[in-house]
Amino acid sequence: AIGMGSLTSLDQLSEWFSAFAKIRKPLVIATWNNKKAVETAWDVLKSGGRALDAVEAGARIPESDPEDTSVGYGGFPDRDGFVTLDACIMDELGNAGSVVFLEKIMHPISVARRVMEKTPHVILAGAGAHQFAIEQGFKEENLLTEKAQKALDAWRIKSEYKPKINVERHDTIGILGLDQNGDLSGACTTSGLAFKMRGRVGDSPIIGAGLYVDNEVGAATATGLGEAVIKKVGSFSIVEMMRQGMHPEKACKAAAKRLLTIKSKDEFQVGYIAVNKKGELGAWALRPGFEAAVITQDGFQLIKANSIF
Ligand code: SD4
Repeated sequence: AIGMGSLTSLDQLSEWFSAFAKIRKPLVIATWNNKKAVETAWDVLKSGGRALDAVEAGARIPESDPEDTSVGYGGFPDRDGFVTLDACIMDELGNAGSVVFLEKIMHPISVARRVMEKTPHVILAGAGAHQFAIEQGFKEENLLTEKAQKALDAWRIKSEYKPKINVERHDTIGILGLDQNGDLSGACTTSGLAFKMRGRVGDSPIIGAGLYVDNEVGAATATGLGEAVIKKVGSFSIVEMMRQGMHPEKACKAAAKRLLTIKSKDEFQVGYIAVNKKGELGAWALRPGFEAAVITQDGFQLIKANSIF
């Protein structure tokens, strides 16, 4: 889609693609402008690599970027000053792995993958997840940057807990890949909401809420206020709607609409993205400002998502 300008609507893009290709593969789509992450995932897919390896590689980019304040290293801490991380991953066989409330490990997505591949469990939490990571050879590191500490100090002056719409440089990454084999995988990783209560876990590591992959149907992932996404089991609902034949764009819209029954709907943002087996894409949000990074054989596109409000 090079030559269409850097911003385009998803409808235009879908039209353009359906005119030129039947199954668009490989491809990668991620929440927000995670350009470097999708490019990294693309490098894996273009040489015939597995979607699982691609989404893991992509998710690791913001995890180690100190400038990204909502994922991994540099992520904003909880109100007590601890950076606590959530991540999950699903492969084309329906396997799933997750870590919640993990501290001092730079790459929770890779720990989640080890949970999936090396244990009989799906979720490991807190100290147990940390112990497992160390056993697996991950290094313990300080993830609290000076910038994040300063942001916490500034927040403490008022100590007002209010998730801010779009403005937290929301870069939590949910990333979905369709490989040359036609297989789907997905990954989602975050430091959660800035200045959250200690022990709080969001949607991102919850299978079905922050991420869901069904290789027969499609995949979906979420960003924004995790509490809202969990209540609606957002990603699973999108995959189920696609299973009934809905286009990913319509399914994301329908899932976004379901958020309207939440009482605090005027105070938060949620964004959903999805892909089906044909490589058709969807992105929809509760309010304006959400975007998705897409990469295909035709290059990189930053998609401006439509929104309910
Ligand atoms: C959470 N969904 O922990 C995450 C936050 C997020 O961009 O997406 N931030 O609720």
